[in-house]
Parts: sequence; C-alpha cells; structure tokens
Amino acid sequence: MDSLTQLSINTIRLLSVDAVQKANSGHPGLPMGSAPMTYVLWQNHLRHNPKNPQWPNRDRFVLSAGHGSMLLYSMLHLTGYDLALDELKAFRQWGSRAPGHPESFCTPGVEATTGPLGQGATNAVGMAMAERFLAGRYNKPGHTIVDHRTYSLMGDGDMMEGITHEAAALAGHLKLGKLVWLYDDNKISLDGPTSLHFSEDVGKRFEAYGWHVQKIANGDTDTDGIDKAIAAAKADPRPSLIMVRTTIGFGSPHKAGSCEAHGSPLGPDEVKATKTALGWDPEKQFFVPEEAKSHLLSAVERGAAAEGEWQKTFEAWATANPALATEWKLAQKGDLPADWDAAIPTYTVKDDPATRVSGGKILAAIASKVPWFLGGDADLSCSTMTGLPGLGDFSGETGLGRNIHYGVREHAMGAIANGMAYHGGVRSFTATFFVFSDYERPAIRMAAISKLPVTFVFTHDSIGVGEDGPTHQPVEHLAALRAIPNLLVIRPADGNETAQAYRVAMKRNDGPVAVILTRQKMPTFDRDKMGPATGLTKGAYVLSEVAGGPPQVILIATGSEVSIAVAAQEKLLSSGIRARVVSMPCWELFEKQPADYRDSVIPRDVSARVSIEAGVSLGWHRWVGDGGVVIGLDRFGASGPGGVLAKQFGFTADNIVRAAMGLVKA
Ligand SMILES: Cc1ncc(C[n+]2csc(CCOP(=O)(O)OP(=O)(O)O)c2C)c(N)n1
Ligand SMILES: [Mg+2]
Repeated sequence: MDSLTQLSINTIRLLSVDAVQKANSGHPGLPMGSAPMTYVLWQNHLRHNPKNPQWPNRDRFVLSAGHGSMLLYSMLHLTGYDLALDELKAFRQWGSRAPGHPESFCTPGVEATTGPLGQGATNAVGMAMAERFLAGRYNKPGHTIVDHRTYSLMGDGDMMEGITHEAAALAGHLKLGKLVWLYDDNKISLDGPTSLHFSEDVGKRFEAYGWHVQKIANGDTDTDGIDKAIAAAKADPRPSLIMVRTTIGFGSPHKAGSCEAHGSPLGPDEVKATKTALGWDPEKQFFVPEEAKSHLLSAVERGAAAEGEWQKTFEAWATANPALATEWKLAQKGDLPADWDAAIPTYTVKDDPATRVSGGKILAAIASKVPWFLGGDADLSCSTMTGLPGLGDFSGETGLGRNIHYGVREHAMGAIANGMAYHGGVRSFTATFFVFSDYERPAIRMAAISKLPVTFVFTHDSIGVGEDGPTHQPVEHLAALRAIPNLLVIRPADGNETAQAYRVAMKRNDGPVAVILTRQKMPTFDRDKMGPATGLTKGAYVLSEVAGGPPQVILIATGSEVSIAVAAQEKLLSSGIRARVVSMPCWELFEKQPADYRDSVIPRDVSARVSIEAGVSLGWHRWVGDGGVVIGLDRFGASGPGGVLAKQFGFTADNIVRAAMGLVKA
C-alpha cells in the first residue's frame, strides 16, 4: 500500500484510539483492525455526500458491530460530515454527538442505531430491499433514479447471532445483489478467541445461502485485495460476503490479537507504544496529518459531484413523470396521499368480524391508496389476514410486489422492516401471532429507540386463541410491549376502532405502533348510541354511559373484553347500578392527554373501578387505583375452546358484575 493510504488508515485508527482513551471507555480493537477495509470502501467505492446525509440515492453504510462506533465517527469526521473533532473528544459523554454506540437520530451520517449485535446487518437487508422496491417502482427507461448499494460492516458477534442467519438466508433467497457485508473476521470476541464457541465454516454457510463469498487473507495490509474484492462484490448478482481476516487492535504492541483490545482503552502507555509502532508522534493526540486530512476530505467533492449528477437525472425523470414525482416527494417526507384513507371501510352493528379480519381489510384498503406501503408476515398471512390482495409478492430481483414473504423469521422481519424505515421512501408493516412478538421484540425496541414509523401487527391476541393452548396464548405480552418507551400499543375492540388504530399508525412518524388484534369474532358497537370510535385517538374514551346520574362504577376494558364490559353494564343497570364503560385501546395515547380529559374519562371521585383485560394484571392498578379490582390473567392459559377458557378464567359479564357490586356496596 502507498504511504498516503497507510497514513490515512493510521489516522483513522489513532483518532479512534485517542477518543476511547480520553473517554476512558469504549472499544478500540475493532476500529484498529477494520480501518483498512473501511478506508478502502469509503475512499474508493462508497457513493455518499457528506454535505447531504439525506441524499436519497446515497449508498448506505451500516456499522453493525456498533461497539466499534469510534470507527464510524472517525470516518464521518474525516470525510467532512457535520461532526467536529470536539465531538470526538467528547466521545461517550453527556450531550455528545458521538455517543457510546451509533444512534441514527443523534449523529448526521449514522444510518442505523446499532449495538445489539446482528440488528445492523439485518437493517442493511431491509435497506437493500427498500432500494429494490423503489427502483422497481420509480425507475423508468432512460431514467434511473434509484440505484445504490448497501454495505454493512460486521464482526464475529454479528455473525454468531441468530438474526443474521435468518437475514442472510432471506437475502440469498431474494438475490439482493446490491448488498455487501464486510466481515471483520478477527477470531476474537469479548471473552477471548472465538475458538471457545464458534467453529462452523462461515464461508460455506453463506455459499449455501446463495451468497457470493470472498476471502481476504491479510486484511491488515492487503488494501488492493480488499479493493478488488469490493469491486467483484459490486459486479456479482448475488449478495456478497467479504470475509476479511484482520487483527483486532492492530498496531498495539501488547494487545493486538487479544480480547484485551476489544472493549477497554489501551491505557496511556500502550497508546504511546502503539503510536510509536505505527510511526506516529507518541505525544500527539487527536492528530490529523494535513495530507490525510485533505485526502479523506476529497469525499466532499466526490459527493457533491455524484449528487449533482443524480439531481440532473432526477429532474429529467420528474419532468417526464410528474405524477410519480409528486408521489416520490410525499413518500420521502413521510406524508400520505390526500385520499389515503378513502377506501377504509366502516362497520355497522350487523358486522361481527374478528379484528384480524377487519384489520386485514383496512390494511388492504390503505395499501390500495398508498403505493409505497408494503409489508409482510412470518409465514402466517393466511391467519393474520394481512396479505394485500392483488398486489403481488415482493421480488428482490424486480423490486415489484408488495407482499413480503419473510418466512418463519420473526426477528429478522422486525429488523428488516426497521431497515426499510431507515432507508426512507417506503412505509412498512410486519405481522405474526402476538405470542411471537417475543421473537420480534429486540427489533421493536430498536424501532422505538430510533423513532421509526413501522407498524407491527399482531393477531391471535389472547386466550381467545383457544385450542392451541398456553404456548400460543399471549398473557404477558401486552404488559411486555407497554414496557417499551415510545411504542404505541393499540388493542382495538371492534372494526371501527381497528380502522382508527391504523389511522394512528399511518400518521405516526416518530415511532412504531403495535396493533393487537383478535382471532375470534367481535361485535360492532352501535356508534349512534355510544361514543365515536375516534375516541381511540385519545387512548381511552367513554364508550357507553347510562342515564340517571353520575356513574357509580367504571368498567375499563381493552379489545375483546370491551364487549363483555358492555354486557356487564346492562346487567348492573338491571340491579340499579350505573356503570360507565371506558374503552382503553392505548395506554400511551391516554397518558399523553391533558389531565382534565383523563379525569373526565376516569373521574377521580369514582374509586369503584374494574379493569378487564385477558392478560397479566401488571400495570392496571395505575388505572383502577387502590380501591379498584383488576380482572386479568396472572397465569398461563390452557388448551380448550376460547369461549370455555373465557368462562373458566373469569372473563364473563357475571364475574364483572360480581366485582363491580362488591365495590359499589363496600
Ligand atoms: C445482542 C448482543 N449480545 C451481546 C453484546 C455484548 N457484546 C458487545 S461486543 C461483543 C463481542 C463481539 O465480538 P466481535 O463482534 O468479534 O467484536 P470484536 O471483539 O472483534 O470487536 C459482545 C458479546 C451485544 N452488544 N449485543
Ligand atoms: Mg471479533
């Protein structure tokens, strides 16, 4: 390698080393070992514009091994992104734009929030799918406006995680030829050598998935080899894995090649020894040699030229395709077409569809009006009813089709949907049984952290599932999802609330929404006599009130239990007790309402309150108070018909009446 290449790579390494040392916290080993491949990729291949990190047709680079965040911050700083050296000096400190792990919402140029291993590489699959989808929809003969690659840098940890096994299998199946994973194959992870636990032939595994696999024997020095491999990866129609054999902590005389370089600062003496070994002045910190600086900053000029060229193509395309251009702009902004909700059905009292059924119709109605809305399921669309009729199956080759068949891969499904949201220009949903939300949960959490507008649909939401038994009956899942900050968990009670739930989901741009639906049929409430379903947008509302005075007891229910509460209300009335039924499909939306609205729905002076939800009681005391009763299910369900289970577990009008009478008479 030439001396400028060497100097640039060492600049990247030592900026990272210095920042970790100054923070006295962080992971120097990966940046030191991965600097050569990252340098070659960014300098010779990555098409990006540091002055416009939002350029839609930029190549994406995702650092899946998020612990190596200083590598990314060094690259962003050195190539001219809005990330000053002072931010690197404040690495991992309060308020810094160089946080411990990359956060997409914090640092310009960070494409995805990473750290939980495997998520980033899987997000990259979603980005590559979004690219294909947009190319399929918007490119026209003579006008190619979507044409970019997605790269992810991953380590042994990412490679071991199950999610990347799922994601790689799907990427191979879909033939995502513009996806490249660079694998930092250093054979060291946190606890020591990977020989402790990792011995499969990774290359053969990826070949079996249908990937193009290349190996670089000496990734510490063979920059030409890396360059050629990336060029070959770009030329190959399959997704590509480049296994780059590197030395963790390269350059450190005493810690290179050992897990000691993984997750702790090298120490002041070893930092100096490393600088000396790499031909650097050991006394200089955060030093960026002029030649390296101007060389790496050339990314700014290349980026401006690349985007400028694209802009011309885009304008010619927009002139030739004005309707598509309007659509593109809406989608990029996260807006919706004016008539996006025009086909959403309204349900009347004679309808009694399961909310999964009404949900499916609503989803299809939205998709018919929002051409950039696509999604899929983990091999359960026949049960979740989330298939989009007539809209075709997504093909990774043509980019056409809006039903994504994820296969039985819930975890990857969630992270891929997140990747599509990170990419932008598309909106997506995923679907599976609610009980398997556990398998998708790590991705849902990442969507919530990163404020991604992804809709997670879950059906078969309670013991109402019936005969499949306790393994398939969610019990703790509502509580578990409600525990995730910035996630809206909506459990609608009938078709009209379901329509409202999807309206909320489609309009939300600063975080994910989970829509929780039943397997079993649900009656439709008579909205002429009851509160309007738009009450859902406030999280909770008075669904049904009785005349003759203020309520003596309040029944608060969600989803399938709301109609049982309404039946109990009638029975209570015949015993002379006035009960109010509150439908509470979304705690989080209700929490955001002003106190006077909340007090109007659940008045402070009515302490006789009963909550009814076929799930664990956790959290419900907040709403019913010390004087209230929670009718929940603090055990696993059982195998048997849903109606029998509801009776056995106390989800009956009579049981609610008993609880309410006990409170009113006390
Ligand atoms: C899902 C998940 N599990 C565990 C960790 C904690 N962790 C962070 S890095 C790491 C080891 C990763 O090894 P590797 O990817 O080889 O990185 P290297 O040591 O080579 O830098 C572990 C276990 C994590 N971040 N995410
Ligand atoms: Mg490693």
